[in-house]
Amino acid sequence: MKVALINPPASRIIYGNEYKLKSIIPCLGLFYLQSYCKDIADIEIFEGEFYSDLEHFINAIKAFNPDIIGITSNTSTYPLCVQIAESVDAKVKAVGGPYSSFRVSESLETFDVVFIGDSEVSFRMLLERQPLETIPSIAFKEPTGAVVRTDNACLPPLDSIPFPDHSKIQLGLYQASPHRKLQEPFATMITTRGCGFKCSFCLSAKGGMNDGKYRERSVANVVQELELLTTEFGVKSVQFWDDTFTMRRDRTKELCSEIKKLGIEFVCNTRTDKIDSEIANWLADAGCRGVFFGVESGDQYILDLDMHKGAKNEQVKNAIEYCKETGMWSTASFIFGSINDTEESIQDTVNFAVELDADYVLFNIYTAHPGTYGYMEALRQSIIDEYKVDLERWLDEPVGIPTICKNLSRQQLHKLKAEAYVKYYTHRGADKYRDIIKTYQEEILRLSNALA
Ligand code: B12
Ligand code: SF4
Repeated sequence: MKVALINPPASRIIYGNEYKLKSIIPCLGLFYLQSYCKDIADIEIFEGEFYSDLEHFINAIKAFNPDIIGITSNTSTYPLCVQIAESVDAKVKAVGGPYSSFRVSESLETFDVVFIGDSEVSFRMLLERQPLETIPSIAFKEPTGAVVRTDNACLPPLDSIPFPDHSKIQLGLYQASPHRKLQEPFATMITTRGCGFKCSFCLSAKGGMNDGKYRERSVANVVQELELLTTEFGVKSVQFWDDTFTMRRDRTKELCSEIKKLGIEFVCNTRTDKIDSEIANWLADAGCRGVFFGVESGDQYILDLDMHKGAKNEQVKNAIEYCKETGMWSTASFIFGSINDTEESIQDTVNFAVELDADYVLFNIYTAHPGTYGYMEALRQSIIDEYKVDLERWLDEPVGIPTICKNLSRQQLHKLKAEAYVKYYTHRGADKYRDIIKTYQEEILRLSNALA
């Protein structure tokens, strides 16, 4: 049985045709499905970013002649998932991932089976041809057209899931973001799943994927994979994709002391209230080069009321300071345009970003992804309707998804975002960042004209 697992090309949709792809990250979800089922099917992973255009990508999938296709979906790529599914013949067409998990009816317009949440166990059962109604956490249509949604799976212990097949990850083809300054060859790993905090925009939060349930791999299991990566593949650095890498203090300490023995570099993501000077020292001492923090807003009222972040701006300042003290770079990521954000609260956020002086910042515009609290709240307040991602409009100017901000339009938010980057980069060094500042100034001019 031949199975094509497909990750649609996302970068051009999100960043436009001029975007020069800077990083290609292995889609770990598909690699885990493959490793869990590789003894019962011939499973090939198709990575959209490797192809020059969609036509070549679809042709490569067709040439494989799969019996089953399984596509991973997120909000931005869903229209492409549909396009690919409609272009490729297969006996069974399946979809899973963050978008379809919360858009079951829409997904069943195109696909035979929708997988909801983590799916190693249920996908294996599909490949074993078990009756659909016995497979947990899926949805399908009965011949009558009625939608069946099976009960939730009990999630398997993470140590029982085999490592992604790193020989298939084609080391060298994937590349980390250059700003992360990771030594080649690099690899990506995830040592925990879920998070369980309540951030309104995030699918790892309570109520999101797998109800946000936080689950860990044992330190021994993680070290085994790291040893495999270093000895068999010569990996020198690792990007950990855990939502909150330092969630548990004891585990962090133990993991860091084990990683140190391997002599590799790594980067990770965590919350600002999940780091202190001791944890920062463990990380840096173990080879951590940098930490990514979701800061979201500099306005404590917005942070509490809209974002449900549960962290204090004082903790944010400390977190960035701990990184500076231990020589790790820090990235502070912000979100503009939550329901009650205003021009003033965004200005406060930008001032806060400048004051923090992290090495890198990201200013994003709030996307209410189905399955998040923010999405439900925006529906409840009738700010948006259930939307369908509009690929045509998205390609025009990333507006395929409605904004939920009551006070600012998407164009106003884009302008504030461009202004924020100008302010931040001017602060970091007007000469050093001359070109990037010029690009954002042109963007401000364009948006000002459009808004006039
Ligand atoms: C790593 C990561 C990235 C990487 C790489 C993505 C990649 N190629 O995998 C990079 C940095 C490129 C990235 C970019 C973006 N990301 Co991202 N990313 C993540 C992150 C942190 C980890 C993903 C992961 O490896 N998870 C672990 C694996 C094991 O879980 P999984 O992917 O969910 O897969 C399991 C199930 O979903 C299911 N499954 C998934 N696909 C399929 C398919 C089939 C057929 C079946 C049967 C089952 C199945 O089975 C898998 C195994 O159990 C997640 C958050 C998270 N914790 O998951 C966000 C997340 C996926 N990203 C998100 C977003 C918003 C983005 C961006 C839009 C950000 C931006 N503005 O640029 C872009 C979009 C990229 C795109 N492809 O469209 C959102 C997606 C929300 C949504 N509904 O779309 C998430 C959920 C974070 C959040 N905010 O909640 N991201
Ligand atoms: S702390 Fe991070 S991963 Fe956890 S729910 Fe909030 S945004 Fe999501």
